[in-house]
Amino acid sequence: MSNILQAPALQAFIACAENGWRRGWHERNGGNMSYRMTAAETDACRAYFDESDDWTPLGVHAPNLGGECFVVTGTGRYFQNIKQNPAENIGIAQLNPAGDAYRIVWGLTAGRVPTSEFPTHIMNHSVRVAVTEGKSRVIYHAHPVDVIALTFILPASAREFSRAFWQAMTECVVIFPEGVGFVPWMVCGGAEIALVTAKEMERFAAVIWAQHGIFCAGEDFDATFGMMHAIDKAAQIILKVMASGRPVLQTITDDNLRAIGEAFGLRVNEAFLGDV
Ligand code: 2HA
Ligand code: ZN
Repeated sequence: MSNILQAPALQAFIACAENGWRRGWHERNGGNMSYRMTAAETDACRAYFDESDDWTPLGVHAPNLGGECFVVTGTGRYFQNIKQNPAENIGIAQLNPAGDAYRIVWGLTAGRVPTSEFPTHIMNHSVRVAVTEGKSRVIYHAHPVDVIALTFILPASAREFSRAFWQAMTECVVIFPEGVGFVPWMVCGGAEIALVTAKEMERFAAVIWAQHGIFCAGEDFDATFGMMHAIDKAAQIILKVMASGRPVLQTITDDNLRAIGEAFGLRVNEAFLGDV
């Protein structure tokens, strides 16, 4: 490898960021993404690392991620510029052995500071690694218009959002049979929202942030981006149906949802089915 940008993990990260930009999910410096590198990927990139920076405290503690490396977007950086100038806009952050501090070992040449949501990313990785037996690798935060719009008009709960998405489009319950999590409006960019979001990530791979956007977790970029895309599409359908002003004459019933679960061998979250 004559250039670190040839690393497949970096290429996939850049391609995913570009796709999000093209979807319109990343106005200005909106959104952020991180990828937990495999040991082999880290070893292949190590020759390009500069490990001389001091450790910066994370404000959160992820002991199960100690020493791991993450490709991450930079604070204040724009998704629209990542493809043209990766080294300025993304970087690799290494955690200290205790998992409570980081240093930038490559990239982010403009400022050497990861996304303001880095504490949320690290806590989400920590939880998702634990609940997926180490398979989860990507955390992706975006600002899809229609999902944000829905947070003004649907009841503010994981149950209501999960049911609305499941009923909007048959594939939704297949993609996220556990449902989606929900975080009511709170100040973003720190340890408090990180802990509340990570609690939701114990049960859900996607979490809605009211009046803000979504966090999705997945094993690879396709699965994570696909989850974001499916939820955004479901939100568009819900809003179009509402905007039509027509009464809903038929929908996907709870028994239909159970039948999909049986047909696809999925455990649909029973707590979100039936009356409360
Ligand atoms: O990176 O989206 O939530 C900018 C944001 C903060
Ligand atoms: Zn955001």
